Amino acid sequence: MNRKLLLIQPSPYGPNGRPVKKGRLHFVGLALPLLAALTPDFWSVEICLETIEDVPFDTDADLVGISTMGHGIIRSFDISDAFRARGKTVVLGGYMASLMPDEARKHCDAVLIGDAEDLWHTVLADVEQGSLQPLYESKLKKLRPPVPRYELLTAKRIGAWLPVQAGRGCPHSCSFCSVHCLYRGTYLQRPVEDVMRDVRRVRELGYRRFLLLDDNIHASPAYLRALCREIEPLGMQWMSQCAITIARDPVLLACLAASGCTTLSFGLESISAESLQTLDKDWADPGEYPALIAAIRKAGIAVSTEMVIGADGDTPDSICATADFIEACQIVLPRFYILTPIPGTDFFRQMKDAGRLCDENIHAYDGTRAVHHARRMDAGEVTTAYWELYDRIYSLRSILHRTLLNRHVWRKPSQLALYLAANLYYRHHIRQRIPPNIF
Ligand code: B12
Repeated sequence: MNRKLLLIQPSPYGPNGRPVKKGRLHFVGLALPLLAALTPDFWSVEICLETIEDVPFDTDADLVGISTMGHGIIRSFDISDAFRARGKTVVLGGYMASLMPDEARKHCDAVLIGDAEDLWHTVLADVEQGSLQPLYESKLKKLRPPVPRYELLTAKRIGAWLPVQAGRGCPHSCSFCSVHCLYRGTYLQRPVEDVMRDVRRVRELGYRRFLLLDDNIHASPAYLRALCREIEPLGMQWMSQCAITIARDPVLLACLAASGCTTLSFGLESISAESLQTLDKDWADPGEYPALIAAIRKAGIAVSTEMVIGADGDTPDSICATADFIEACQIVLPRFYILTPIPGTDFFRQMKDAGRLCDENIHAYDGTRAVHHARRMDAGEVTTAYWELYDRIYSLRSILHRTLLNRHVWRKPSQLALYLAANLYYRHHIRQRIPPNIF
């Protein structure tokens, strides 16, 4: 019998209490096209990306699958509740449902904890037989997924980059990070030929750019070199993320640049050694950052940074110094996150045990405000300092300094318009007090 599956990537609520909407979703995740590929053919599959589409609450789907990511989980719960009120069967999956399955269970018929590859067939078979279980949990040993059904995304208003996964999980153990708290040091890498199969599929669909998903693409330099060698002849562009220590290997950096790597994103987190220590990330040395950034740029790769505000080493002065650092290094597209003890992480438990949480209502965990007291700044001070930092870094003066007056950007003038547009787009969101990370 034919069945229908509706898969939804909800959009988090914005400050006006409505889901954030965009004209275009520039970066799409891989979970939904992958779940679609894992679904047997007698199920038809529809994908809804709520940031650019309305949720079809009147669907005739037999099953609704909803992904959960960060504070977007509040919207996931609301959508799930609305479907269940209409008599639909709903399964929740993704990072947040996996980290807080007990809460998630209250809002759906079943929660899938962790990776879907080994279990999705079972979930669907149980739906078909009317024996859906409340909880499914998997621990993946090998990462050999099918080709994602990208074609379910390409007619939508998405950007120029499609996602291709190289690795899942992470070898590091930073207590605040959801990846560590879910994967606990497990890091699965796909064989190079499997990754290339997906890269070729992306190219076949007419895309010349891809986002290489891997929380530390530099975990194995030999693997990365082999991958770059295969990508290079395709003449594509790609971006990824890894530890900044990749900069110590100029030969590898040259190999990346030759293969079309245009930008690498680095979770620098903080320029305070004390903060890095409290985040279990003391293998990084902030004193080295400027030289490492310079080496990456010298290779012709743009540097994008991710940093957290509100760690225990932070003070108003250190946050001001963070802004000075970003401007001195002329980082083209810096992103900041309020350090948030996400329920289900080790960091959440530590803060709860220490009585340092100032709000346990999940609605407050939306990334716009601090929900715990840092050692030297209370939650309110962190929130104020966070937005002041963003206001300064995305002032027109700073944007000009980091883009138009940045000689590194002029080495690739074709990128200039892109960076300028992205900066103005971020500025637009910051002025509305929306953390500019959800596009
Ligand atoms: C690409 C990406 C984005 C893109 C696209 C997101 C999207 N709408 O799909 C953009 C840039 C928009 C984005 C935004 C955000 N992101 Co993001 N993102 C990623 C990234 C880099 C890759 C995600 C991906 O495609 N992975 C590959 C797929 C195959 O893996 P997966 O998503 O885990 O899916 C598997 C399982 O989880 C499961 N699964 C997933 N969904 C579902 C649904 C069902 C029904 C089932 C059964 C199973 C299932 O099955 C999949 C196959 O096994 C991850 C990092 C990472 N390590 O994954 C962060 C990550 C997921 N993002 C994160 C966060 C916090 C956010 C933001 C909240 C950031 C912010 N402050 O604004 C927003 C929220 C956006 C939203 N719509 O809710 C966190 C999530 C942490 C958490 N506890 O939830 C991560 C883990 C980064 C991190 N290290 O902290 N993100």
